[in-house]
Amino acid sequence: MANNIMLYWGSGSPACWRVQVVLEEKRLQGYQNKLLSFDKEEPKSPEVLAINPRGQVPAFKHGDIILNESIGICLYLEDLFKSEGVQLMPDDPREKALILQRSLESNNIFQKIGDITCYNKMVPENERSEAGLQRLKDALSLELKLWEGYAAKMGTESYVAGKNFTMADAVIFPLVALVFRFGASQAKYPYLAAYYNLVKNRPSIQATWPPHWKTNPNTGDLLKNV
Ligand SMILES: N[C@@H](CCC(=O)N[C@@H](CS)C(=O)NCC(=O)O)C(=O)O
Repeated sequence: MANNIMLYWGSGSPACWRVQVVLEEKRLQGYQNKLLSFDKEEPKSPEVLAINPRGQVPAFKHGDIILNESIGICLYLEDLFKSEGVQLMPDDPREKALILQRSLESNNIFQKIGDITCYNKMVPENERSEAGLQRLKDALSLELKLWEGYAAKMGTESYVAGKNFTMADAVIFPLVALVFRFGASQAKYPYLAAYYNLVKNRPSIQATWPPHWKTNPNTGDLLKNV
C-alpha cells in the first residue's frame, strides 16, 4: 500500500514534517523516502525539479499522482486512506470547518518565520538593519499572540480543534515546535507551550522528530525576543 509512495524531504522542514506525521498516523510506514540536504541545495536537483518545479520539499509522488504542497499532500492521504489508522478529518463538514480554518491559516506563521530565517538571503546587505529585522519579529509576535489566544480559548489538555488529534495538529505542531526550538519563550506563550508539551510525545511526532534536532538539541536564540 505504502510502497508506491515516494517522499522527498528535508530535516527540520515543518512542511515535510506535517506530511510525515500524517503518514505515521495513517500507518503508512514503509513508504519510500529520500532525505535531502538544504545545505547542499539538493531540493534544486533535477530529480526533485521533475516533481516540483519550485525545487522545494515536500515533493511527493504516489503512482502517477504528483503533489508538492504539504497541506494538499496531507488532505490527499487522509482522503485516500480514510479508514487506515487515525481518522484526521471528521465526516461532518461543520466539524471540519475549524480544522480547515486552523490548518490553512497556519501558513501565516510559516510565512512570518520564513521572513525572519531568510532575512539575510532575501534582503540585500545594504538594506538590512536591526530595526528591519525587529519589525519582522514583531509581526511574528502578533501572529503568535493570536494563536496563544486560540489555545487559551480551547483550554489546556486540548488539541488545536478540540479533544481529538486531527489534521490541524499534524499541520500546526511542527510550526509550534520550530518556534520554541528557535528560542521563543514558553513563559510568554503558556497555552501554546502547554499544547507543545501535550503533543510532543505522541508516537507519530516522536517517530518523525527531525533527525538533526535529535543530534543537535541546541535550540538557538533567533526568536528569543519574539
Ligand atoms: N508551500 C509549500 C512550502 C514548501 C517549502 O517552503 N519548502 C522549504 C522547506 S520548509 C524548501 O524546500 N526550501 C528549500 C528551497 O526553497 O530551496 C508547502 O507547504 O509544501
